Amino acid sequence: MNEVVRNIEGVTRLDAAIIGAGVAGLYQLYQLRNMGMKVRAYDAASDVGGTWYWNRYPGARFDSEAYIYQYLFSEELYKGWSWSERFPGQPEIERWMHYVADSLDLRKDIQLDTRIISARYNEDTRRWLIRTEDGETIDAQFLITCCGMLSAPLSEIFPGQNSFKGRIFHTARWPHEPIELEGKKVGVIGIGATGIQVIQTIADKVGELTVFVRTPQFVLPMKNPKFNESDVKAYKDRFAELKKTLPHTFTGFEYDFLYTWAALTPERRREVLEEIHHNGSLKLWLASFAEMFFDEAVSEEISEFVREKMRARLKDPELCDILIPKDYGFGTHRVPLETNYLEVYHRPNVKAVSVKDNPIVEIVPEGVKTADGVVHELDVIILATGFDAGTGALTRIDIQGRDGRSLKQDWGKDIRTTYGMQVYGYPNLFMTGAPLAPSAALCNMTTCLQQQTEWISDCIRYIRDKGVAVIEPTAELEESWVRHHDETANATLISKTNSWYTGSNVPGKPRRVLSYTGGVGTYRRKCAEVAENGYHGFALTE
Ligand code: NA7
Repeated sequence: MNEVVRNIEGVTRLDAAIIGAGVAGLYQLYQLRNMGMKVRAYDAASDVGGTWYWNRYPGARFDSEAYIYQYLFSEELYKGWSWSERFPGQPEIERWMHYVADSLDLRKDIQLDTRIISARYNEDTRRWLIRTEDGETIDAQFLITCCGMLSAPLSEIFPGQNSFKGRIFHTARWPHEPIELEGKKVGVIGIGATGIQVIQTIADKVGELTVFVRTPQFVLPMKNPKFNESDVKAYKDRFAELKKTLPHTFTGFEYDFLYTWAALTPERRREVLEEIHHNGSLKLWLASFAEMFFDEAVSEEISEFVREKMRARLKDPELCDILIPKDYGFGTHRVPLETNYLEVYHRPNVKAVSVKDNPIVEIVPEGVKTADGVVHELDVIILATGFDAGTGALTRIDIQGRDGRSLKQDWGKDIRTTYGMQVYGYPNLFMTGAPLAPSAALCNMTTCLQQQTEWISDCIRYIRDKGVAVIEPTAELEESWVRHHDETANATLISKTNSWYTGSNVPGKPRRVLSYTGGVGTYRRKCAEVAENGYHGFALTE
């Protein structure tokens, strides 16, 4: 690392400690190190990559086009890596993360296999005292969490899980060694973006596949052409253009909402929907008609268009009933891309079991038991049951701010942040991928995480240059951000749908749309304005 910093008591003394060595953590480390700071990133994983280290389940891949899921701060870094297809799979993405860490020579400042379990703000020293699971203590002026929006798996959710005779895996804790599924009776619980990727990938490999479906899911077909040399050259030649546009679109993708529903005839609307659907990307969701997020009638018409597409492929009325959503609007939670996913249900070895009115009650030694008393016998259970999004990664660490306040307790009552990057009562704590910022929900993660880490670096540079020791948002500023966030979010249909977007997937979690819905470009502008105004609304203490 940049200097050996452990003192005689064995405490590691740093300017900044970063939790996480994924997309955000790597870039944050790079920036702070370039600013001459003593900084180190810690990660519980055995290698870098964050989400792309953990999510190694069968079929894991991008839903963002590879050439936009990129770092844009360095043309050399961007052009030094060539993607093999439009939406590559996890192994290739993980290799890319290694390429980034190695190219930027980051590994010497990353401590792997190290789980941070607590962080306490010491009001006397005005520094954070951070503890690892192995008993190491780190003393740092700044604590920056780059833990990921979707990194706290919901893996212990059914009674009796430990009694299961077979093997049970959460998708985000998929083992590194190959898992033998051939000929096995496999159950998948969950059909979010993850479950869908698993199901379509393993259906023709397993003996029998039982899919437990609670809430049906709108899906869009993915078109995933392989890239040849000229495709790669073509996207690399667009580097300057992408660098210019991505940060300012509504979702950090290369496309933006192009059409206004009210301005088009019904025939033209249909043409547009067909054309965009044919694109095989998330465009129908993120670049068609913004009205779908606000206007119930538009939402219903677009939902019906997608239902029609699904019906045409599913054919069987019973499958349509189990798998096609009826009671929420298209795009009001994460829309997954898929490849032959719906067709999988026509295979003789695949069965969809609706657990909407007949919930899973427990896991028994033989398999999954539903409320009707039926035991679905299985050899392997795959939990594609999602995450405690946004908050979970941080509330699973014992973070204590000023006056002994606990983030777990605070967020257990009300999830609040200032611009998604700081929290009142937690001085010199910076966050990325946290609630009340655009991360994860309506955002291409690399776009959002680059913006946040750059804002944090600029902020730290500013206060260091000014001789300021501590920065913390005032209660008033936080309140105004929370109010603005809520007003924006509550105007959308997203706020009315149950999903991890609103925290409703975790029992007892306070309901709030987790991600900022005002748009990535707008969010960036608002963050920039605060910085330009000398961090007005933040308390700066020398
Ligand atoms: P999601 O999108 O939260 O999906 C979790 C799935 O698991 C969803 O279908 C849930 O049904 C289902 N689930 C959860 N608990 C249960 C129980 N008890 N019984 C039956 N089904 C259950 O997680 P993903 O990992 O797919 O995706 C998360 C994000 O990662 C994704 O949005 C991308 O951004 C990447 P429910 O809908 O709650 O009825």
